[in-house]
Amino acid sequence: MKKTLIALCTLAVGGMSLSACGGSEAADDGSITMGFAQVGAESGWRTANTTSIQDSAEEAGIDLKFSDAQQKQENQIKSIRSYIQQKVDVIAFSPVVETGWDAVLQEAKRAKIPVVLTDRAVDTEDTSLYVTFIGSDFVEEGEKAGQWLVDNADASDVDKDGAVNVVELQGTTGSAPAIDRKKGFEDKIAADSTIKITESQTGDFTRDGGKQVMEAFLQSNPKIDVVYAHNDDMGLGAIEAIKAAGKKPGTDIKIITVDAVKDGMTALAAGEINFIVECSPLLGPQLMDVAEKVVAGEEVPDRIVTEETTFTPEQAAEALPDRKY
Ligand code: GZL
Ligand code: ZN
Repeated sequence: MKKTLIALCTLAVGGMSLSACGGSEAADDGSITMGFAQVGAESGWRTANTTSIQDSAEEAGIDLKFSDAQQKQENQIKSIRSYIQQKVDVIAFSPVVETGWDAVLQEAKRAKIPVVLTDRAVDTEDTSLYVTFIGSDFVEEGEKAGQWLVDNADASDVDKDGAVNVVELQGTTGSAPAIDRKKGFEDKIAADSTIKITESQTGDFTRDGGKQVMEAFLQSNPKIDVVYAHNDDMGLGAIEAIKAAGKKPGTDIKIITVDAVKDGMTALAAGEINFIVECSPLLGPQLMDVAEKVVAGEEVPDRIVTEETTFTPEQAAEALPDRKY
């Protein structure tokens, strides 16, 4: 289903053009002003995502207003409201959690400012509140992680009672990646009844969060066979905790993560992580392309899925030299 946005942005009245979208003064010279409300700077993925957005805006000649919400929803809502006040031409953001956006998105709609979702989705009944969502399929990412474990759990992972005990480091509570990566993983490991998630807790996508939660897991669980971390940063924190407990990450305890940022890929190539599911942060080019089309009133697909793959240690060693982030 394609959405057509009839952007009544420019009314030519007696040869003079009025910008009904309320584009800021800069827009009158035809350039686009974008307001972007970023989640924060919680992980290597997020940093690469911010760089991609800022570089792509520069390249496209789009005037970018940018804010960092330190992972707080109320800060993102404040930023979106300020972009509405500034009458930007288009608003884009990565919703830190899935719910609680309808009110501010209604305000953007009333102000006739199109909204583009990037990276994370919102759970709303009213899909007219945003023009499109550019980002990964997080359920599929979780499925890739779960399928790898089903295919690769071996005798060394099975403990005396025949179970493969998995501890899970969840992403930010209520965020689309945390909800959906959990779902995809569970759907796949259901195929093997010996694989069990014995502990699951949020590490909020940060390295420190992953380390602290993993320390607690190691205290309370005599036998951990596998760690499933919703991002590399929490997996890297878990590695620190595992080493401090005198165990070998990747050998005594298998580790599966998601993202494939440089630090994660380096640990993977060194055998401290066993498998990484890629989640591309390089959404900038697609975002700017969509923004130009939306402001020009052209059709855009209502969902743009980013292409991504998976990595084993050998593949990581090969890919590392040309990784951009
Ligand atoms: C996924 C993105 C997640 C990353 C984390 O698209 O929202 O947030 O996986 C980041 O590293 O913090
Ligand atoms: Zn959801």
